[in-house]
Formats: sequence, structure tokens, C-alpha cells
Amino acid sequence: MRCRKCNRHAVLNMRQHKLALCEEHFPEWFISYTERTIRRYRMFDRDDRILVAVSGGKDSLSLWDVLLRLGYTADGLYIDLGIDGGFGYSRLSYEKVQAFVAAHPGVQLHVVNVAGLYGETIPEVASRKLRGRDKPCAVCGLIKRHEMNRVAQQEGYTVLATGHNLDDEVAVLLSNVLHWQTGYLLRQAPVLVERDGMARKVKPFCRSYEREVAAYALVQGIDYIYEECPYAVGNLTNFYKDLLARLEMESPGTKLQFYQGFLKAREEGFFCADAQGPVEMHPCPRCGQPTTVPGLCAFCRLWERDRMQMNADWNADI
Ligand code: Q46
Ligand code: ZN
Ligand code: ZN
Repeated sequence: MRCRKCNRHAVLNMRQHKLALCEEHFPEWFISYTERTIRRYRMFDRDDRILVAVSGGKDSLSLWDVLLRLGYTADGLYIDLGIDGGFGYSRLSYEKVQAFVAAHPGVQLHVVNVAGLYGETIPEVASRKLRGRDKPCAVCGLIKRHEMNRVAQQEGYTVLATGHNLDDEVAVLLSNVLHWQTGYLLRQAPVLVERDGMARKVKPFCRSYEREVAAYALVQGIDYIYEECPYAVGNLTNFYKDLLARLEMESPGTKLQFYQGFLKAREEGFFCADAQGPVEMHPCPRCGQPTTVPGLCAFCRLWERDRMQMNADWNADI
């Protein structure tokens, strides 16, 4: 396979774009494709201060790299979840983030240590609250969202960027459609506008295939953690990703069409009207972040040790 631009050996053949590129032209294309996604969905501009949530994985570190190369003001946020999984997952992830920072003088990294701040790691708080009934992902997601918002607000960032790629978005979309989660479909977007004290959230890689992001990290020499979080193994999202990979194999471009078709339907108003009207939000009396039910938000209830087990739907507070 030859590069469309220079006829040299291509490092990646993107059948969905009918485009093969070499190691010089692929990263150029990938960076400009990301810029087009940022502009297309009006994610942010040069005046914004962007906080990139970095996990040490290929997606978030590649995103940070691309935003810096495009000249945006982008700093990082690493949340130490205290997950070991028998191989030091959080420690290894942090080492990758630190290596990235060392290779990019001038960038700022904010670090939140969950156990240091709140007294328990993610597995600890999850086992106290869930009593082993479930994986810690719901608790983890709740804490990460809360901390991203808190740091963005306290440090004056206007935008919170995450490295979710097309494969992530399409797997969530399939799950939301299969279960007709209309509330989640309403909120699944490349940009969630700021409101009620929550930072604007953006996903600049939402139209980029996971293998494109992986190829970008490889070509640019970005060192990232290959291992997934131990709690991600065998989850339903990965099952949907496998199904979608089979569809993509048979019919290249399926994932992109599915996702872009959904976004087009959104733009045409398909998922924009909430039958029950807009959800009323109330500020949490302790942390000030918005919550759907008056009283302490789900995050603050997590740390209420003497009260009854939380039974609220955490996702209601996204
Ligand atoms: S980090 Fe946290 Fe994920 Fe690990 S515990 Fe689950 S939610 S799988 S993105
Ligand atoms: Zn080339
Ligand atoms: Zn709160």
C-alpha cells in the first residue's frame, strides 16, 4: 500500500476514508482532521484555556499532543484512582503521564490523588458502597466527573477535553439505542455546553477511529500504558466494540456513518426535545456542583459514612 500523497510506503490504510498515508503524511492529516472536528462542532478557540483529562493511555496523551501542536493552551489533569490490579495500573499510568510532561517543557499538569484527598482509593470506596455487588466503574465515573469539574472551575479552565474516540462513542451509542436510553442519547454529543457551574466538555477525537489514534501515538513516539484498567476487562462496552468491529470489517465506514448519522439527526432536532421538559438543577449545599435532586449530590453522599447506602442513580448527576 502506497501513500496517496508521496507514493512512499503507507503506515496506515483507512478504508473508511479510502486513504492510505505514510509516516510523514499520516500525522499531518490526523492533526488537521482533529482541527476540522474542533471547528465543525465549535468546541473551542484560541482564547479558551483547555484542561485535558489524561489517563496515561494513547487517546488522552495523543489528544494533549495534538492540541499543543495546534497551538492551543492546553494543560493536563491526572486523577490517581489508586487502582493496582496486580500490576500497579495507577502507578504505571502516572509514570506515562509524567514522561509526557517531561518531554513537553512548559506544560502544566494538575494531579488529584483520590485517596489523599478523600481518604479512600476507588476500589475502597466502591467496595464500601457497593459491597462487592458490582465493579467500581459507576463510583469511579462519578468521582472522575466531579473532580474534572472541580479542578476546571477552581483553576479557571473554560473547556474540559477528553480523549474519547469514535470507537468509544459508537459503542456507547449502540448501547444507548439498544436500551432506548433517551436521556443518555440526549446528552451524547461532541460538545456538552457549560451550564450551572459545569465546565464545557468536548471530545475532539469523536470522529477518529481508535486505530488512527493508536497509529498517531506510535508514529509520534508517544509512550503510553498498553494495559487497560483491570476493571475494564470483559465489560459490556468492549463487547459492543467487538460487534461493531465485525460490522466495520464487512462494511468499512459503518462506525463513522452510524455516529455521523446520529449527530446529523441530533442537529435536525431528533434528540433535542426532552418530553418532560428541561431537568431542573440545584446546587449541592456542600460542593456547589449541580445536582438533579435537592440536597447533597451523589459525589458528596459517597463520603457520608454513617448514612444508609446510596441508592440514587449516579448517572442522573452527569
Ligand atoms: S478507570 Fe474507572 Fe474506567 Fe477502571 S474503574 Fe471502571 S471507570 S474501567 S474508564
Ligand atoms: Zn506520504
Ligand atoms: Zn456535592
